[in-house]
Amino acid sequence: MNIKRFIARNNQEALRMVKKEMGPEAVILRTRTIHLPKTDSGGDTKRIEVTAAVDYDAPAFKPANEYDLTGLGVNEEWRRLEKEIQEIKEALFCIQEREVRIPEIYFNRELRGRLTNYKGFGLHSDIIRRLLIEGVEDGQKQGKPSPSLLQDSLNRVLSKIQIEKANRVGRGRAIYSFIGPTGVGKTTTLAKLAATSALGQRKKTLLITLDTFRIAAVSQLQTYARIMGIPLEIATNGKELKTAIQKHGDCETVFIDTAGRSPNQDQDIQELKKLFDISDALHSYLVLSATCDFNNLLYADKRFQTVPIGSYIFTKLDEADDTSPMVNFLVSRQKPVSYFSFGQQVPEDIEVASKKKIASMLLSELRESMKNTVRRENVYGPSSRPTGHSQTKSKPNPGQ
Ligand SMILES: Nc1nc2c(ncn2[C@@H]2O[C@H](COP(=O)(O)OP(=O)(O)OP(=O)(O)O)[C@@H](O)[C@H]2O)c(=O)[nH]1
Ligand SMILES: [Mg+2]
Repeated sequence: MNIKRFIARNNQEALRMVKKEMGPEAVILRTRTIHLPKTDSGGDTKRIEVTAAVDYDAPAFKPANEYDLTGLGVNEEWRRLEKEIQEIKEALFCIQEREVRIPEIYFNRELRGRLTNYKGFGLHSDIIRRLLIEGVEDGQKQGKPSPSLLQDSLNRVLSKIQIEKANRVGRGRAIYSFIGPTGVGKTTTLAKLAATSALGQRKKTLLITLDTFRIAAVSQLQTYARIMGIPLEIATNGKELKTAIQKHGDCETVFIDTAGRSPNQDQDIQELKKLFDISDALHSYLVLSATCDFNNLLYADKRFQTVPIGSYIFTKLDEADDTSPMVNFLVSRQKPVSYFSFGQQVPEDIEVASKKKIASMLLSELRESMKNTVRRENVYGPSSRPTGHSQTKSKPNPGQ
């Protein structure tokens, strides 16, 4: 491998220099903007530094003008092809640069394998880049490749996700509130967990609703409370909430439902914060739907962080044809996830979140992406298949 550095005024000039000196086979490893030391004469000191490489084994490059093509009538064609190839190379380079921006990817087969796995898992390009950089650093520390690339890629993703340590229901007195955007499944999820507490664990359980917003909201919980044979209190402000909790001092588990809030309604969320200055035993779940895209999840999380959120609950996994927005969200957050809800049935359709479950979601994403690759191969035929990112699923990349 022959590596050289070029400094030019702009990208086009740098690419021309690379092509002239190293030939069309050269691969761009890195570009960055640098500033030359200032001189007395002033002038623009900004430059583009390009690092390029060419394989030693590649046939020696001969500039086009060294071939004698006179009389063959191919000069025009030659120039056109050369221009096209250059444009394709620049386009490919731009894609790779934008996606991972790590020069090591060109030389390291293991990193390329990881990249394919991460893309197959449906991870966001910024997360992939972070994981790959860590992989480079770990590789430098350990100096040996891992025994199973897929297992290793999976473990790396899972290590970034926090799971709430213990199922809190059933450990002394605990108060849970369910907060989140409208219609995500807060009340249904609360009913599932309340049923587990009251019927499954035979705990003295209390329901409180702060959702006096919608007429149907109270009757929805009243029905659940009646079926479970547990009390329901209605509170309209912080004082009534405290009173309701004190009144049922013998209840070990308290579930508080709230009205859905739009993440855009700052005032509503501030009010919610005031309500929850009630007890240290309070654990607030931010309930989010797995059908949302990555950006919407990040936005909702940011807005609801005004209220001290203990952990996340994801609902509607049964409706989400793509779980990668949720996985991307959990990888990029510091807080743990507690439960996954996957249907409307109370109390069955809920489970305690686990890495095993997330691993199976990641693997099914990967399987889907591989199936798509096979389908594409059948359509295009193996020889005309698009190169480079053929292993990856084509899905919108949130956040770009
Ligand atoms: N498919 C599916 N539907 C669900 C799930 N959880 C809740 N739902 C349904 O989603 C709808 C809204 O559920 P609710 O529990 O009323 O949602 P909410 O967040 O309390 O709604 P608001 O109080 O109006 O903000 C209902 O039809 C539920 O049956 C789930 O995990 N999967
Ligand atoms: Mg509700």
